[in-house]
Amino acid sequence: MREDLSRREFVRRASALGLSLPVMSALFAACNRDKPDPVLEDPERELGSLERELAIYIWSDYVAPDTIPNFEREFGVKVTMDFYDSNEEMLAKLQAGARGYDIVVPSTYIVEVLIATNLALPVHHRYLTSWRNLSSVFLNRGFDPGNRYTVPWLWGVTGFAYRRDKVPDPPPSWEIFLDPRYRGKMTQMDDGRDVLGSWLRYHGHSLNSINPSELAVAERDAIAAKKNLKAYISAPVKGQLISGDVWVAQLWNGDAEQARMEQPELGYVVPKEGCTIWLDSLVMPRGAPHPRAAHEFMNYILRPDVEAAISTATGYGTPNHEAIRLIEHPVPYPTGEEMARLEYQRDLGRDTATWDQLWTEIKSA
Ligand code: N2P
Repeated sequence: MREDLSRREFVRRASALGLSLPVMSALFAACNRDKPDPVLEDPERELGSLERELAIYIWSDYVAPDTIPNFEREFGVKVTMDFYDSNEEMLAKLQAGARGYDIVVPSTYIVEVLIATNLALPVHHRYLTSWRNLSSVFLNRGFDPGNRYTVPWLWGVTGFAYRRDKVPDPPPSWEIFLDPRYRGKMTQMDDGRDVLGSWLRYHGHSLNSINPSELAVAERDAIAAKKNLKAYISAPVKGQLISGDVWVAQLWNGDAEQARMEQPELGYVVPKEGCTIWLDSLVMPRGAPHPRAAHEFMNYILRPDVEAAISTATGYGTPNHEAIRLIEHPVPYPTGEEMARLEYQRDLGRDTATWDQLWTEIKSA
């Protein structure tokens, strides 16, 4: 109702200015795009009835084969999916004004950015009747106190995968990427946070460092290692690990596990200097056109059997303790000793620009 009236009023004023109808509606859409929506902004309010569509923007290879078809069948909702291979790719699209997604799946440090820039909408918890299935280990963390915006999805680490038949005795260290014996057979992620992060850890620094001299050393090593790399490549490296074109690849543990299901010669290392542990969560971005369907999907994946299938198919750890019981070989929560070597990425704030600059230098070196 209210929206109709404002549109009518808008048209009245715009016609008085002599604007054509198509120009008017484009303008209206632009002005209206990020207008606060009182129902979506207020997590206490009831959402409308279930829409017939749902648009998800998610990492590649991040659901089980039957996750989406089963949801579509049970809820009568048609799901469309777009895919990304880095947080920055997804964030750039939202920041450029892309609207129309109901769910995105950022890692912790990008959740902070989405919240801070008003691109995340709060979760209406009344619709998440299976919330209690989530383990407290992954709830109420610093990037989103009280889980006002996030529903934990999967977690993992970013170490490296290797071919046991080609590299029988790899050092459990990031130093492997400096070894010229494997020149042309190694890759690092196409992701500045991961590449610089690995070299910061190698020198015993935080992978969230903003210290210029620590960053300079990390940049130097990244450029030295680049001589040995075939490419900076993320998810698509799986095929090359399977075929043997690549022997050592910095990669997320679950994607490495997916490749291992096809290539038993694959091993995985969490370097002794440490690496990233990440948690990805479902977030409803501003402009989500199907908020009720988004919540039905969030609640659906909280079911133990649904989340167990996702964790099994992707090789990633689940934050759902009821799902863990259903999995034959679950990824165990990191122990205290392991946690000491693992670090969550944090939003670097203004220093993000410095990191971006270093990454551009490394790529063009
Ligand atoms: C999906 C992978 C990853 C997630 N293929 C990294 N946060």
